Amino acid sequence: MKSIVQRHSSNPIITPNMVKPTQGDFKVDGVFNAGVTRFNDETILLLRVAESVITENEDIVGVPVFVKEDEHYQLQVVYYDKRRDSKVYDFSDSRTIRRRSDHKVVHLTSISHFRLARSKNGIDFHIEDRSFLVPESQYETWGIEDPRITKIDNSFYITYSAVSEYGVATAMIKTDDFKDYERLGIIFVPENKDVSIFPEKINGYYYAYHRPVPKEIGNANIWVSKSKDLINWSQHEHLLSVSEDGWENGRIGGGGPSVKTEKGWLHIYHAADKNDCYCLGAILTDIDNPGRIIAKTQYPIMIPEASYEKDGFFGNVVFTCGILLEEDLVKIYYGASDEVIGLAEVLLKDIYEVLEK
Ligand code: MAN
Repeated sequence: MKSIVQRHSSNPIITPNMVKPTQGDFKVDGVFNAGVTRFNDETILLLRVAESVITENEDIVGVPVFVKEDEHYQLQVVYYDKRRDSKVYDFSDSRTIRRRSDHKVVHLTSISHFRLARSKNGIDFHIEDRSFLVPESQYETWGIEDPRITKIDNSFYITYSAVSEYGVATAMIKTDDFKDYERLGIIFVPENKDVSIFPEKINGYYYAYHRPVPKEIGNANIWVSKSKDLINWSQHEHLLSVSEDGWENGRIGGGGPSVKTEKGWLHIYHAADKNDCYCLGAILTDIDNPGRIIAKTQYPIMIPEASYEKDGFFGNVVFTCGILLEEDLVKIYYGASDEVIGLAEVLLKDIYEVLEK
């Protein structure tokens, strides 16, 4: 197995040292899984910035979480000492702290918010120092993650994971100018993420892909739903399952919004195997019915191969929240190792070649 995409020679194009922390005592652990769109002749990336608290030694983990005080949510830091707490908690996954007794995630090791980055050429980005969106409600106390941007008419709808003790839900905001925004609330209840909305109505309905996670029965598969107003989603149907073995036998989830091609809607999704190695695959769906898969890649189109994809905050990950189709070229903006952002390009015809009926 080998990637069919070409990595840009400037990769990784965005790294944590390019991002100013929100507070003096915070460090940026990762800038990754960005949403992408075009606005006013510029490429916009909405960056997921993950931060944690600077501590004196590696055994001390400082986790920022929002706690409600007098009707407002304030950032507080919860400290763990790995030497003292390892009997009770499992620190082996760099992303989470799990209670050993029931394997529940009790905290994430970092908290994420969103930052805007703009570029004329799609490679060199100016990153804003101030945040674009920060956690706000009781459903975002552990952070907001993995934004995906869909342009519909002259508005941008941004879906993202809202993480809290209640689980991972998907929320949405709307902006017309990337300055002001309107919060539209939770559109899919926990656990459901990887929500991507189609850029136009199809036979009178908006469509979205999403990834609910069943508990007792079934796997983390991709579903498709319809809506008249982008807020209320119904007519849910199963779209794509994890495989029995191979590169997509762990979990799968949608990427950024599907793009329209002459052969159908192209969607790039992520898939992890049982060892948490995240690759990218593609599906092509019916132009009149995104719930019908016409063709799918048998093998990944992108595999963690570069050093920054194999090693990092959480290694062996390539994960996309957005692509751009420019003439016959697919530009994949992707998070690598939950730490940096890369750009990979592939010609449409090369994807068609590996899509099997
Ligand atoms: C999850 C997501 C992503 C992350 C991957 C790999 O599926 O929440 O945010 O990139 O895991 O860690």
